[in-house]
Amino acid sequence: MKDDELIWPSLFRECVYKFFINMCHLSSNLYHGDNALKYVIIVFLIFLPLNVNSSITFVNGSFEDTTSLQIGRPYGVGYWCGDICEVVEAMDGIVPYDGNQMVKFVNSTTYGPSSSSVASQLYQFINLADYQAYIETGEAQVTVSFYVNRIPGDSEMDTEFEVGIDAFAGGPGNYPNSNYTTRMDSVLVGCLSNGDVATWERIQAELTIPAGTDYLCIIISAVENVYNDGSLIEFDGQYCDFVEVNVFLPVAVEKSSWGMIKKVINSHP
Ligand SMILES: [Ca+2]
Ligand SMILES: [Ca+2]
Ligand SMILES: [Ca+2]
Repeated sequence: MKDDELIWPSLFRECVYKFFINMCHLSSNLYHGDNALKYVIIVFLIFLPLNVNSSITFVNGSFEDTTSLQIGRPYGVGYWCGDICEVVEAMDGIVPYDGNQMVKFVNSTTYGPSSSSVASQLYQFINLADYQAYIETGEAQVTVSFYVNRIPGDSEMDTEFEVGIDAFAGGPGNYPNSNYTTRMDSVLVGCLSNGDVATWERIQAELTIPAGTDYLCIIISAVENVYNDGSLIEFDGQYCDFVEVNVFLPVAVEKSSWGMIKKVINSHP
């Protein structure tokens, strides 16, 4: 045990030494290097604190965790919530795009089939409360993408999927059912999928986040664009997987002319 106690301080000193040496090289490059290298290092140093204490949370983009997919209205961050959907493994001849699981859209409401609703939607909130200095520039951006697939089906087979981003003021607990007065901006992108179960189609939405935005609502859905069933089976075999969310924050609030940097929340969910 005594040897172990001696080893750790030694390793720590070695790490500190290597860190110090690397910092010396960086400092030298900063002084003698070209502007491009200088900016890369400055950007790294600026964003280091954000990476350590990041409060931006986006979870379960590949649906490998069954515990965070819930039915009903969302109230907080850190989970998927929405209409009736199922997390499934490979089925209908469709293999998940990533990992072992994917989502099967089942109903257009939280209680079952309905002729008054045509979209089966899943939501996830992203809280931006700790990034207000960046959001207030009006220059932050977000992209959301996901992959969709479906069975060929018959003449009544629905083929459309959508991805949406809503930017809201206020807290996620105030998420509106029908009152969208706190919505600052939104974007909705649709895609008509093909009937080949071997291919996954990708959809992406992009939004410049308005100043005043406190949180984002990410929406992925399958749409009854061909036949709106009011009972029994609404969606015959529509699937999705691998949702990616990227938020782009200004490099520096005071020097936004440096451009934008990719702030990856979940590059491989
Ligand atoms: Ca998956
Ligand atoms: Ca396909
Ligand atoms: Ca239908």
